Amino acid sequence: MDAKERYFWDLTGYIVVRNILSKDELEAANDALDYYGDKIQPGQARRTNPALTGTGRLGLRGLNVLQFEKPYCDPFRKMLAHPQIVSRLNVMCGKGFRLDHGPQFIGGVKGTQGGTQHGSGDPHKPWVGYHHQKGNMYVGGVTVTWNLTDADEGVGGFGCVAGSNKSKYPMPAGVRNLEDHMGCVNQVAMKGGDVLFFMDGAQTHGTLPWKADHMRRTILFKFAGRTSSRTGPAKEVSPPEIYWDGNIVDGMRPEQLAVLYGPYSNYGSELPTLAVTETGEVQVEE
Ligand SMILES: O=C(O)CCC(=O)C(=O)O
Repeated sequence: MDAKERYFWDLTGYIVVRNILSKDELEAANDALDYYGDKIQPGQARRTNPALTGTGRLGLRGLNVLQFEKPYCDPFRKMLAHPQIVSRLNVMCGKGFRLDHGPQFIGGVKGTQGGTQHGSGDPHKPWVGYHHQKGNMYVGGVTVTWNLTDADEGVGGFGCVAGSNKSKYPMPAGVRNLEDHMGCVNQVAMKGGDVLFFMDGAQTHGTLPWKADHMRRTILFKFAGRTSSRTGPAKEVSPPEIYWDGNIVDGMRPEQLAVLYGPYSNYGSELPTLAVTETGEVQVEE
């Protein structure tokens, strides 16, 4: 990652690296998707507001590109630890970054619906935040999107609020659902073979309805910094009685159990949190 890229990344919350895939590599990835073409199916059409409405988004139902049979998995396995990705994620997330979830296929045909803008850092989630210390950046969640078809200006696909990784105020509802986006939500135009990096969690982003005649085809790898755990088995192994030996947690009080949850970041209200009362007692918050 050079100084120019770092500047743009810091300023906007995304960068596009052009032409990472050669013509042959792009073709191989598209051939693999063609081979599994019957698995590419629309999901439910969920959006009712005029700015986002359309048919259901295309996904690969019940299948991960990494489990395609050989040689069809190869183009995607190569993307996983590609030199152009590793060199940048080492800077963005820090060494020891890992794939948290995905890769996810997101596709569309003409008329496919969009998705709301999200991930604005509102509320702030430290595990997907954008922080700096001693001249180094730290981004908890970075999505790396490989474009397998063109998304020229105006056709839709990935759209974001550039610079929202630094916004200090809540996102207005009209920006979230695009009904009054004030011109601050913009598509990022890309070609097949280009790779997009964005701050998934710290930057406001989403999907714009797809308008092109050709199919949108993208593969999203959801990377995380070492201390961020957004999905996967971490949630299942996190409860104290699983994460610790039974005889350690046996008979413990709720406030003691509350500090024995394993390192899963994405807990919502089901994670007990603690407070100290006016009389100096520790208790689980309601
Ligand atoms: O590329 C897109 O359509 C947006 C993806 C997105 O919103 C996400 O990964 O959270």
